[in-house]
Amino acid sequence: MQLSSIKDKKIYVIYTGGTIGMVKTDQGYAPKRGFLLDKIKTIKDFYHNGVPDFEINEYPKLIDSANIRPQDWIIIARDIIKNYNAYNGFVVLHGTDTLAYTASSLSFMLKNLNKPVICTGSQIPISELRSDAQDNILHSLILAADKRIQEVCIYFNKQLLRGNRAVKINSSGMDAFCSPNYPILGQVGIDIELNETYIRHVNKNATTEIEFNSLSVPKVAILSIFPGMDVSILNKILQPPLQGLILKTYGAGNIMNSDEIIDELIEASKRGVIIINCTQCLKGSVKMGAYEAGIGLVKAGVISGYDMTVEAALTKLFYLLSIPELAQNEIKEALQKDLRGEMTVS
Ligand code: ASN
Repeated sequence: MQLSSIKDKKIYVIYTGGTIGMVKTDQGYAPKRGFLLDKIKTIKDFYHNGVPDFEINEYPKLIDSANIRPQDWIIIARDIIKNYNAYNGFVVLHGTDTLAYTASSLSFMLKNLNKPVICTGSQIPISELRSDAQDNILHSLILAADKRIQEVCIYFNKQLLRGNRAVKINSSGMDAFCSPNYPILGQVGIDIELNETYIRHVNKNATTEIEFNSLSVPKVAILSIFPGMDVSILNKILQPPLQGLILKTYGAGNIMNSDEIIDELIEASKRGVIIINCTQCLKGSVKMGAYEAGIGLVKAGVISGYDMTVEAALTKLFYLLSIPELAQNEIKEALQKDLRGEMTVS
């Protein structure tokens, strides 16, 4: 990247809350309005020639990301769309707990994105000694000015990850996120290196405009199976108004050989419930029908989630269930297609 030109770039920063700007209170860490902005103003590095120009939109109600709702994802996506032409890139400052959900949802809502959207947060607040906030924000700003990036990413602890491939795996280490089934997109060392082969470039045709796809909030659930799971639990979950279920199965997509359980799934499928098979394993893909223990799910009309993270599967389901013209079979078909680089279809 040419450092000489980076100062001409303008980055729009959306600040939603999270540990990054929190301060200690009697009730534990909580976000405080104005604090992060004032702090940034005192750090010279943010105004260095090697850092793009930026503007921060602090949201009126800063939240711990445990409180994020799909309505908030829509607000963030709309904010990006509104400012899309005026800025070269976007940074979203957010709590780490649900950052992977937000990044995934943005990837589905922002179709034909051709500018960087870099989501970040921190493990230690900027108010504290040894905070990772400054480094994460600084590098996110620099990456958001790099036009080779045309997708929603998470930057954290020196690594750039595809947003809809990332998961939070560490609550106490600085390496909070990993991308178990897709190579990292970039690495920060002495140099900032992008793994260009793996970066997504969808908008080759310059006439393709960014498109905003809103979300509704469909009735969905996530169920992790376990030895001894009672069929009545599954039965309760599958009842109307449920529209979709992410079933977290064992290994390559296996489930216990139980006719009762398979029958429940068959009945739910017939009622129109969309059931996606995602593995409980952090790494690897679902291979439906590889084992006898997975065949029942195929018969029940359960579809493969391949190597999608649960965060990606959930937000993809939200996105597809929000398109009124799609019939159940079309949603199932689209779920098994790679829409935003979120899955490896084998
Ligand atoms: N609870 C915090 C949040 O997600 C955690 C963090 O940001 N590190 O907002």
